[in-house]
Amino acid sequence: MTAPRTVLLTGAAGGLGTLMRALLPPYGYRLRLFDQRPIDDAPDAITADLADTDALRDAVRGVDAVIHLAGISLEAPFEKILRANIEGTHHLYEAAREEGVRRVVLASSNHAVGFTPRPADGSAAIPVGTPRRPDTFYGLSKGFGEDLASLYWDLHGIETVSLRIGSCFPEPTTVRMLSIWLSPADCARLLHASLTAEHVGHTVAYASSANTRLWWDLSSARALGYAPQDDSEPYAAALLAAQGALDPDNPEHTHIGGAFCTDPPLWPY
Ligand code: NAI
Ligand code: 15L
Repeated sequence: MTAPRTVLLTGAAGGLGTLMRALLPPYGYRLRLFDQRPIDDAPDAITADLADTDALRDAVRGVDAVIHLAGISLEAPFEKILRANIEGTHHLYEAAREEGVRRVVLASSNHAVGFTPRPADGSAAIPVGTPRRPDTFYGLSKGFGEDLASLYWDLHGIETVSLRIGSCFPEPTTVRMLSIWLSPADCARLLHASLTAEHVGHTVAYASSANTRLWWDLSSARALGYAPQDDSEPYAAALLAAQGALDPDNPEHTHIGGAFCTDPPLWPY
């Protein structure tokens, strides 16, 4: 695919959006920013809700691709997830279809498969085709996003890379994150690969760095041309000394979704 130049970044005010606003332009992208929250240092950013279909259509007009990060990023009441993540993602795809956008990179999450038991040391990595096991309404909405992307590819020819992101923060802060950490620099590498790879159709990929303790199979990400450069291992000794090893009797430690797998939900939104 010809390298896209102008890319709409939804969720640009969020944690990941803020990191990517700094890391993506060196790859040659001109970013158009969209978020319901204003961005102080970006007066041209579009401040609108995903429910505003006119604003979304204006936002996607003329872009070469979309990176869709906007939405609720933790567990929340179903009605809120429905509006922001399910209806919001549908509005985004409808706008893309109406305006002829051909490529989307979708922020899915490990929580689409969060109730998958974490692999024991030395056992096989979790394949991308593992059955969906959402751990929350949030994870359910990410599975919906992946299926919506599949539908818009089959029906309308819009290509999507759905990235099941592990934990993308400047540093891993828990023992669980040692296995699923995606460094911000690797995130930018993976987004660039997802935007430029040829013929992706609908591709689902786990999104993490090349962690020594990795839980899942990165081959579909590597097939896009992604070559991760980072590994969480330098953080391991300090985190293990402070927090101890993962405990098979602790429900937060037995599935890949971690604390998202506990009841009641942990995050009032
Ligand atoms: P965040 O919560 O920091 O940012 C999300 C942004 O979306 C916020 O700026 C928020 O204002 C915006 N937003 C929410 N609802 C909206 C709506 N209805 N209309 C317009 N804007 C709306 O989340 P973060 O960490 O930056 O994550 C970005 C995306 O990546 C999310 O979709 C999240 O689910 C996904 N993800 C992130 C991971 C991570 O480790 N940061 C891991 C897995 C998935
Ligand atoms: C996610 O999907 C969240 O958006 C992010 O904030 C982290 O909690 C991450 O998963 C995780 O599993 O650590």
